[in-house]
Amino acid sequence: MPMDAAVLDDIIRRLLETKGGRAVKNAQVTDPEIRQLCVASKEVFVSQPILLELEAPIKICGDIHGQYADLLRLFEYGGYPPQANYLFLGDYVDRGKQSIETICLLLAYKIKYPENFFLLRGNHECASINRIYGFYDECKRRYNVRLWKVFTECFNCLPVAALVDDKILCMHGGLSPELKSLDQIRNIARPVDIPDQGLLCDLLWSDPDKDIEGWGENDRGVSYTFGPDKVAEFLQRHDLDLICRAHQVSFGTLKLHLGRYSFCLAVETNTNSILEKDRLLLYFCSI
Ligand SMILES: [Mn+2]
Repeated sequence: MPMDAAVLDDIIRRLLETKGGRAVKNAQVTDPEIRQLCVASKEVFVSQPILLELEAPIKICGDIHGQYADLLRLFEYGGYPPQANYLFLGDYVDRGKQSIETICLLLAYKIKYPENFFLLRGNHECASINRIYGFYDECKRRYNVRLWKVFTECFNCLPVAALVDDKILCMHGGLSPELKSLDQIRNIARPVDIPDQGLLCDLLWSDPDKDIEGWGENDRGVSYTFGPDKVAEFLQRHDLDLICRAHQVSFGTLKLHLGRYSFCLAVETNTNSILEKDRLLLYFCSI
C-alpha cells in the first residue's frame, strides 16, 4: 500500500515544524498516520536488500536515541534530504525523550526518498530491548501499545548492513566470528527478530577492542569484542577499506579524509545529557 504523497509531505511538514523556538515540541502525528509510515516503509525495506549496496557520496550517521533536536541539527548541518544522501546506522529509539518524532521523520524520508535515504537496524530496534529502555513507555504514554507492536513489525524488516562503493562495510555493532562471507548476511530472511547469539546478533551488538587479539568477552553480556587483528584480517579477505559502525560513545566532531572519501561525522556534543548516551559516532578501522 503506497502512501499518498500529499499525506506524506504533510506529515514531514508537521514533524519539521517542531523545530521553532528553543524547545523542540512534540509533533502532532496521528496514530493512523504513524501506522501508514510503518507499513509503507516496511514495504520499501523488504523491496531492498538486507545488505544494501550504496554509492558515495553519502553521509553516514550514528546513534540518535530519541534525541530529536539532535537529528534536526544533523540535517541543518548536513542538508535536509534530498540535498544529501544519508545512511543511518541504527539506534533511533530509546533513552531520549522523542523516539516517536525521531523514527517518524526517518521513516517518512525513507518512503519519500527510497534510493537516497537509508536506515540500518540497531540493537535497540528490537522489541525485547526497546520494551525496557524507553520506546515502549513513550508509545504507551503518547499513543498505545498496539502502535509499539506495529513499529516492531517494521523494525523486523530493516536492513542490517551496507556496503558503500564495495569498500566500506557498515553495520551498527561490528564483526562476528561466524561471518565468513557477505552472502551469509544476504541470506538472512526477514521479518526477523534479533536473536541472543549468532551472526545477526553480533552485527548489531559486538564492539571493537583495540587492546585485544582475536575475540573477547563483551561487558554488555551479549556478543563479543574483536581486536584490530580481526579487523585487518576481515578487510584483507574481503578486499574492503573500512568497517564503519556506531553503538559506542564518541566525543566531538570527527573529520576524516581517506583517499576520495571525506567524512565529517558526529554533530557537536553540546549538552551533558548527550555525553552520557550512545552518541553519534563512527568507528573506523583501516589497514
Ligand atoms: Mn547500540
